This record gives sequence, structure tokens and C-alpha cells, in this order.
Amino acid sequence: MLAPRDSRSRDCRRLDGLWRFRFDAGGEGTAGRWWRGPLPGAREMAVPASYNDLVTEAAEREHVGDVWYQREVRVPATWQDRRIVLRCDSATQNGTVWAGDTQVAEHSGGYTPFEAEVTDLVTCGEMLRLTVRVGSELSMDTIPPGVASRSPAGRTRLRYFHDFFNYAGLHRSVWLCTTPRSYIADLAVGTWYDPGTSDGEVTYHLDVAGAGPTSVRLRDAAGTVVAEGAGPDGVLAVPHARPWDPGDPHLYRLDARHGDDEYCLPVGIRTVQVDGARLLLNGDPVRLRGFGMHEDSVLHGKGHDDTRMVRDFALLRWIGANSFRTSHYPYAEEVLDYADRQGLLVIDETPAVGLHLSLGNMGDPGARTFGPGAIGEQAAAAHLAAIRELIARDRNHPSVIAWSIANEPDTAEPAAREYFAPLAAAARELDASRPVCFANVATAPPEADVVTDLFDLVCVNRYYGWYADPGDLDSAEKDLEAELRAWARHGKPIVVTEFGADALAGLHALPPIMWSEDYQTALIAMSARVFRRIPEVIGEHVWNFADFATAQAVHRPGGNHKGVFTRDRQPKAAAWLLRDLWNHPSP
Ligand code: BDP
Repeated sequence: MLAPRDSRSRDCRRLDGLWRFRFDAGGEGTAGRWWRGPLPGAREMAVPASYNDLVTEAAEREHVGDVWYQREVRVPATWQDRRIVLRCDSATQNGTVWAGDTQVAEHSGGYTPFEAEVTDLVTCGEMLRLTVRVGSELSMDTIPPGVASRSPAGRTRLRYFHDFFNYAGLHRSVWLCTTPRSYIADLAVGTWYDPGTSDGEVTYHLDVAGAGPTSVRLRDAAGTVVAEGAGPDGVLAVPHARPWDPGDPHLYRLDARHGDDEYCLPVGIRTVQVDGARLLLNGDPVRLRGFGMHEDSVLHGKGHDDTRMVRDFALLRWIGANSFRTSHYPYAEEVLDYADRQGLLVIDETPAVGLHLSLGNMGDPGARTFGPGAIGEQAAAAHLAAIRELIARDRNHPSVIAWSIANEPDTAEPAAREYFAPLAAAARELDASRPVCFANVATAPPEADVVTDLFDLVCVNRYYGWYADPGDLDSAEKDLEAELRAWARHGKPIVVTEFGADALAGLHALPPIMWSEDYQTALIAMSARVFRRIPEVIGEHVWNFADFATAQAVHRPGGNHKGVFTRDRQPKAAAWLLRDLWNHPSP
């Protein structure tokens, strides 16, 4: 699905701002057809944002079930005779949209867009009433999974198996867009770069609707046309290409035309390959330095916010990071556009997190994860849809260098193989140009894990010195090294996709003790020493970039404090260590 972009033929209007809003604790809205008129008893709510941290009642912050958003928008009179589309960048965890009295879209999965053509339902020049029902509930059939139950006080509560707060609402923009009646429905590009000859290649495929000629032009950053093609498919040769690279994130622009419609896509020419235990970008080995992150901030929750994004990328640059993982769900498309322009390398992840029903503080000891009654066929179908939607949305971004199809599933359980084999195959079939991976959990070490051979990278989340060997960094160093050496036998590149320690900003201790900034710093320094002794380890992503909100729990004082930055994006002591380490990389 193409991201909204203005062009000479397209007009895209963000419907950000204050919408009418109402909680629906009793689930009355659907039966009462609340979309048929002004939302009864509504207050106002900011879009985009999570609603959770903008309210003052516990029952509203923790609300499980539906909420309703509504606003009017004037459809421009100038859009007569054009195609009109309503698009929602995300509704977390599910959304249903009405244009006037008509339901036009329904989508499950909280982090990918959906859209509907509304041409025949609107009158140009007149007001259109838009209503969106957003559900926060998760079940064993959704990705991520969760279980709703009744509390003794009679409220619905939600248990989930992932370590971030279940923020809900319209987290990204809703749009009203127009295109000509003949239009470009979708566009996929693939690129190739030959470092020997410095020749590049851009393959393209357009899905078009309606009559008219189809053509493409590729321009360099100066606007000069460097290649042209006709028809919906083709390969453009780009001799002496300027490749996309973190040090020089050069973007070409593909101007695609069909009939009167035009869509302009930034294109970075680059190749990603796995060669033995090396990850190659444009033929050169690359080492990933960076973080697992979260879309999370004060007041906004998971609402996309350019302000936060700009600060986050400034901090990534300051600290010397070259990459991040979109743990644990697809981020707003604005983030990937920005990563393309800033030259960040991204491991792009689905929302398949918490597929481990016996894990640590969130699971039940001994619980089985995969199979009927737990993560079964319905969840597998939702997981496949999540992979499809992620790849369809993000495949054109040069910054995206790998697909992570899950975080910390229980891959020590034998049934995990049957579950993951078709999903790994599907990801590869959807995109053969990027490695496919998942982040392995500590309970599935090399001798127990049953799926790693299905993937291209070995990504491991390890907490030696924290959950394992707590408070004992000498033992942690030995155990971390031993385990990574065992993973190295796969002969694949290893990325340590999580390691770290909670640190309460301002807590200091000498000698370092757990929860102090000093201990976090010492643990990261120890881990970095180990990684540099093992050639197969080609990536280190600290958990986490910044402190973030979680479900309330006895082990989470005001959230997860493994951030190297505080939740308001100021450095803890470990940030200075990483800045030194990453800005002066050893050979
Ligand atoms: C890992 C998870 C991550 C958690 C982290 C932690 O992948 O989501 O936040 O541990 O416990 O298991 O801090």
C-alpha cells in the first residue's frame, strides 16, 4: 500500500488535531450505531496520540475494549470527478471506519495502515462525518497475543506477554487523499549495486488501475533524469550509480506515471547480502551499532510525534549509532522515511512479540505456547498477515536491511518449528533481497532452539549480568562469551539484538550495584569486550534506547529503565561510554 505523498496529481490531507472521543466500556456503541450522528456524550481527544496518558481516571487509562473517535471534514469542491480515499496509518489494536453512515474499512493489527475508497460516498464541497471505532483488546488469536478477563471489581482487564504498555488509540495520522480515476495502486522497487563496476540497477513493478500509458523516470538528487522506462514492469540500468550508504544516504527519485497520475518515490540504490558470517552492504562488511527502540514518550504514548523523532535521531547520531530495530512492531512510516534520509540501517520487526507463554515475570511456568488453545492456527494466520503487511508497506525503504518476524518466541518448544517454517518461507518469498531473522530468547540457547537454521541471521537477546548472573559481571562475562561461541558454530552473522540493565537515572554506586547508572555502564562495557572477541558478532543493539512505559508490575518501577537515555531523552552515564566506543570503533 502506497504511503500518502503529494504530487502534481495527488492531494493528501492529514486529519490531525482534536477529534470527538468517547470510551465505550459497556460496548454499547456498535448496537447504538454511534456513527450515525454526532457521537453522544463526547469529549475531545488529540490525534495522533495514545489516549491513555491524556486522561486522569485509572479505569480510562487501563481501558480494555472500544473507544470511538469522530470528526467532520470538508471534502474539497475541487475534487469533483476524482478518486477519493480515506486512509488510517494505524489504529491500535484494531479499527473500523465509517464514512457517514457506511462502514468502509475494518482492520486488525495495530501498527500497519489500511484504506478505503470513498469516492461514491462523499459529496465534494460538503462535510463528511468520519467515525472510527478503535479496540484495544488482544486475544490468543491476535498478534501480539493477550488474554482479557473480568477483575473482581467488574472491569475488563488485559493480560499480555510483552514488556511494553498496551497503548491504544489513533497513533498515527488519518488522511483524506485524492488521485485521478486512473491511478497507480502500488509500486515496488528492488535495487542492485555492483561495487566492482559501480553500476546500479532499479527494478520496478507498478500495479495500475484504469486506462492510460505507464512510464517511469529515475532522477538523481540534482533532478537530472538518469534512466527511463515504459510499461508497468522494467529494469533501469544506472551506470556509475551513487549508492545509498549510511555515510552518504543518497536518494534518487522514481517518478512513476500512469495516465494523469504521478507518484514520486525516493529510491536508494544498494544491496544487502549475507556471506558466511558477514553482513555486506554494497559488498562491504557492516557492523551494526545501535539500539532496540520503542515508539514511546511522555503524554504521546505511542502516538507518532515528529518532535520526538527528530530528537531521537539527533541522539542516535550523537552517540555514533548506525542502526536500530523497530522493536517490537512496525514504526510509523515517517520514521522509515527519515531513516532513509539520515542513513540509518533498520531491522524492521512485526508485532509478533509475547509468543512465549511461560516466560519470566509475564508467563506461567511450564505453559505451552504453540498449539490449539494457545498460539494456534488463527494466530499463525494473523502472524502471516502481519508479515505480509510489513513487507508490502516497507519493502521500498533502503534503510530496511532485514525483516525480523518475531521477538523472543518460545523456540525451544518443538512445535515452534512447524509454526515458524512456513512464516520464514513466506517472508523470503515476499522479499528475496533482505535477510530474514527473529530475536531469540534466553530460554532457547543453541542446544535447545529448533528454528535458527531457517533464518539468515542469528539474532539473540541476552541479559548476562541482569536476569542471568545478576550482580556478578565476572561470571556474566564468561557465560556470555561461552554462549556466543556456541552460536558462532552456525557460521552466520550474529547480532546481539538486546543486552543491557535497568538503571534509575541519578542512582550511583561504587562498586557498581544493580539499578545504578554505574552498573549499567559496567555491564555494557563488559558485553562490548566480549563481542569484540568473537568475529561472528557483527552487531550490538543495546536494550533500550530510552526508558519506556510498561504494564504496572512489581519489577517495573514506573516502567522499564533499561534506557541509555531517560524517557525525556537525556543521557545516562552509559551514553557517554557508548559515544566513546562507537565514535572510535576498533578495527
Ligand atoms: C526482553 C524483551 C524486551 C524487554 C526486555 C526486558 O525482548 O521487550 O523489555 O527483555 O526485560 O525479554 O527489559
